[in-house]
Amino acid sequence: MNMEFALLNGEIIERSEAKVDVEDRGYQFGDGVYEVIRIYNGKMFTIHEHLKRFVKSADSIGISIPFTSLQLSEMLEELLIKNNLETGNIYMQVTRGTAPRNHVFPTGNVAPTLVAYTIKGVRPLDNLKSGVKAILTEDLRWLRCDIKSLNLLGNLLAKQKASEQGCFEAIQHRGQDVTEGSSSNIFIVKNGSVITHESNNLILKGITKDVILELCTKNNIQVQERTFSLAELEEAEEVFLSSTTAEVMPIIEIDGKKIKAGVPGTITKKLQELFEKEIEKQCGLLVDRVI
Ligand code: DCS
Repeated sequence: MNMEFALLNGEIIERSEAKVDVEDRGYQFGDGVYEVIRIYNGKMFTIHEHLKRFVKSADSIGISIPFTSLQLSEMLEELLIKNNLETGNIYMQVTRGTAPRNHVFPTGNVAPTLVAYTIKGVRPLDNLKSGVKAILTEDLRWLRCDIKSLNLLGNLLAKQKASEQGCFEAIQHRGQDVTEGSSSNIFIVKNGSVITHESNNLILKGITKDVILELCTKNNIQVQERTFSLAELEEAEEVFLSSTTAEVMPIIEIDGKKIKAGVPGTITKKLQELFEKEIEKQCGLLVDRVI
């Protein structure tokens, strides 16, 4: 069996040896932030954007990452090579470190705990081709959803509800306004225009979302970053979600009601094609394609 490695505070060690203290503030409070980075052909997709968001999330809660982005990307590169990862994800998180349990931040020289490891995983081609089902659920989360925080209870409760109903995702809304999925951003197509929630404190500014918006602009597909309503979602020509792991994923049914014909829409498929080209630009040719 091949040995697996993990990154712990700047050192690559055997994964089974990578352990944190019971008083790590990530474990006790969820006091930290994380990133999920997609790997295609052994290469990291949109790595600079992920590192930038990682530092920004950490900064916004007063955690100072003890490595530069360049050092981080070099360490992740080394981890990928040691684990021989071709297709999958890197999970990385940083917490405020280990200190006697107290809601107040520790004073003095408490070092953050930084962990990264790899997960093998192929692209979800079947779902990408056929589309997935979703449910609607009230957004119960806090008002700083722009921080990629380890505190995911609201997201977990939403996703679990979807899963119990045989669905892939829970589309969250605050009253009549659609915000985002439990682990994805949500898009609708209306009069040929792609519409998605503006990147403010109510949603995570998805890296995949930003790639999609740029692809739209470059390819003369109209885009609007604005709040849209449940009524607009219900009447949409097409609906899709986006995330690092789910890419551009068609949604074909919400709460048991089909979106138009109940099959992935034309603009969604066009964006899947453009997204695959973008992957290939950064990471080399894909063996399996959706389009
Ligand atoms: N919104 C939420 C709440 C998320 O958790 C995610 C990603 C996104 C949007 C989409 O962001 P990216 O396009 O940058 O991935 N969630 C990550 C996760 O927890 N697993 O996979 C991706």
